[in-house]
Amino acid sequence: MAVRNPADIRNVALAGVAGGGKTTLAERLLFATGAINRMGSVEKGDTVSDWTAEEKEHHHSLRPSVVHLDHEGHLVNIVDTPGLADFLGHAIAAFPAVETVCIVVDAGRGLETTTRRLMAVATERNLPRMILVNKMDEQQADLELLTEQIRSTLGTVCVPIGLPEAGREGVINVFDAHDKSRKPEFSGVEAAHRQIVEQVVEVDEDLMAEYLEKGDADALDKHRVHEAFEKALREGHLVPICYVSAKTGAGVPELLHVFASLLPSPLEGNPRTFLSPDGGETYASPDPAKPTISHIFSIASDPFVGKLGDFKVHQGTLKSKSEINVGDEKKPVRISHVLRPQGKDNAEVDELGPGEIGVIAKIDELEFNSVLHQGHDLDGLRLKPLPLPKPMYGLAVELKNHKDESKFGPAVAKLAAEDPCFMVDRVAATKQTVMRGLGELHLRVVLEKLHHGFGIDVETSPPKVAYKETIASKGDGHHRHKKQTGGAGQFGEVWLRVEPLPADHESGFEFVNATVGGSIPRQFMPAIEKGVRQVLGDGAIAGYPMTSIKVEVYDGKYHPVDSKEVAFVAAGKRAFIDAIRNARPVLLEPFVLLEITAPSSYMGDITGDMSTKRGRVQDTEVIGEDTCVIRAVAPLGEVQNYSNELKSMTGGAGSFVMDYSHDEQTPPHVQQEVVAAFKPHEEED
Ligand SMILES: Nc1nc2c(ncn2[C@@H]2O[C@H](COP(=O)(O)OP(=O)(O)O)[C@@H](O)[C@H]2O)c(=O)[nH]1
Ligand SMILES: [Mg+2]
Repeated sequence: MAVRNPADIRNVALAGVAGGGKTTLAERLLFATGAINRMGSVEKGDTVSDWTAEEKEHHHSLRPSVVHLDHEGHLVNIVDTPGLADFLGHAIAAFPAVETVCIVVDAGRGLETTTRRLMAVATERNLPRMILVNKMDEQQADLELLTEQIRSTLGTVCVPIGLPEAGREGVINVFDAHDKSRKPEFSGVEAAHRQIVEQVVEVDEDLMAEYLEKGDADALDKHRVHEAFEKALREGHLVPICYVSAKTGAGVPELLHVFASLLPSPLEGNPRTFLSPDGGETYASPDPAKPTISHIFSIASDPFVGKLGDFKVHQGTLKSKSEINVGDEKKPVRISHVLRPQGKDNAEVDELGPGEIGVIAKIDELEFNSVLHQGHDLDGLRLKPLPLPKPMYGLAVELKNHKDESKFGPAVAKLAAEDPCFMVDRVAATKQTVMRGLGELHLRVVLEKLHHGFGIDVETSPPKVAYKETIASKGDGHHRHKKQTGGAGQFGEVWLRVEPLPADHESGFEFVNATVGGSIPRQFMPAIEKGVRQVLGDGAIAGYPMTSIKVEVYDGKYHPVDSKEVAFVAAGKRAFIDAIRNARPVLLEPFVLLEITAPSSYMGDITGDMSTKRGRVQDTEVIGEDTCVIRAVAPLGEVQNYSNELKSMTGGAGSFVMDYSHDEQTPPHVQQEVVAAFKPHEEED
């Protein structure tokens, strides 16, 4: 069996706010092309794409799910992504697997926070985009107004390529100049056709000149307009808007035709960037004969088949019963089955070529973002990091059953390796084990997996704030460590100074040997640094890790017999604490940026509430008729429960995305309290 010609493949992701109808639309597309013979529904939990136990239980997509269909001689892979803000990371994770991102907008609800965010990420990643206005059947939805809102918020590159018919039972294609479905008698079609042609000719100077001369969109060469369309799409100069109804099927044939005839194939799409171990950028080439490069963009655990990894082939061919290298693991793993995804009913195939999306099962080594490749030349190759939201929502956890202690670490490590936005920290300062994710539901699902998959149950509580310590000025420190116990003694003396580093410094720490004339022999520098680092981890004033500090050792003394490593570790540590105390130590707390979208009538309540949380509103904007967008920064510790609070404040109509913003000095009274509560390391000497 030969691999499929990549020119005949289309990979599209459906992304956008939860409830917009992505999963239903995927189901509709499968039904319309005969891939399934009855339509399931999200409510009943029997759709092809929401197939995991967690998804059926929550009635929401929680991970990217791939389905495929055949249309007009093309293989179309549809990646249905989750739209809940808590699973935004999972949705973004699917983007490198596709050539086009379709942003699904709910006709009745307009542009919500997550939708705009996903659009921004797709733009930043240089991915061609489309907007699918779904639920066009809903008569109360004002499609014209929504289209205006889309164009004013996302730009005039967004242009409709189909128009809803009166009665909204179908859609009229307005792009293809000679398409018979373009009914000129229908009002607005000619104007819409002109609008889109005018947009696409802007990427082709000659065509533009011809259009200006002739002044007639229909007089242009059809193929050249088609090519200009594809170029405009690839360059982000055009974001086509289509109207559909996943419920009634209106607009679906037109949409399928757009997929097959206008979207880029893996040969035409903008290639993904990979980074080699030395940090250099490389690209994969969609050649079936080259060594394979594939990447895992989603992992699911199935109680029957075990671990399933969804992958995209960027180069070469992935064959069943072959050996493959995962990441930089030295030992290759054996792939027994390669599958073409269809929800849980995957179809076994012999091999998948470049541009294909597939599934492999039963490989323990798979992690989110693993790169699969052949041969050791490509060891350490990885995908350019994605702009994933930083997990800021925390829950402190304690095991219900202490006999699970040894199981807990490996279990959460496994879950973290599968999830782009989940991590677990042991916070030394607060003595808490803290799980971090994107929101309450995200962590609830992780806890369910911990329970079902590993039999581990935990108690949860809001975590204490993870402060950091730093300094506000320069400071000098000195310590002389001298001990005489019996015979040999210990001696080491260190003078050092500290100064603040900029907040965006990469590691937040620098250690410099600035001694001259051998006042401290070089071999003792690592010992001094070790002493400094002990304090760095444990904190000097309040028990929290320290950041943004440069240390310069500039003088000291040693003793030819009594100077040993331990002596300089101790001297370094004490001198550092001394210097910190002279450098106006301060406490930092994490601030997050919140982007909140809600009906405008709640704007006052939301901004008022922000100020009671020590938050600062940065800007507000009204989009469309009555939707407001509020951007604010606030201390993380004050907004841990914001999803519930916003829900009750807005009767469920508000949505938000939270991201790490910066660290900020705590107000003096907070610092005093925290420092007072800290029991410092007892003075040892
Ligand atoms: N009226 C109408 N309802 C729809 C349409 N598409 C989906 N829905 C409903 O919208 C809800 C959310 O759909 P779902 O596919 O789960 O959205 P997703 O979160 O984007 O995957 C479900 O109740 C669907 O039945 C549509 O075109 N018209
Ligand atoms: Mg869904």
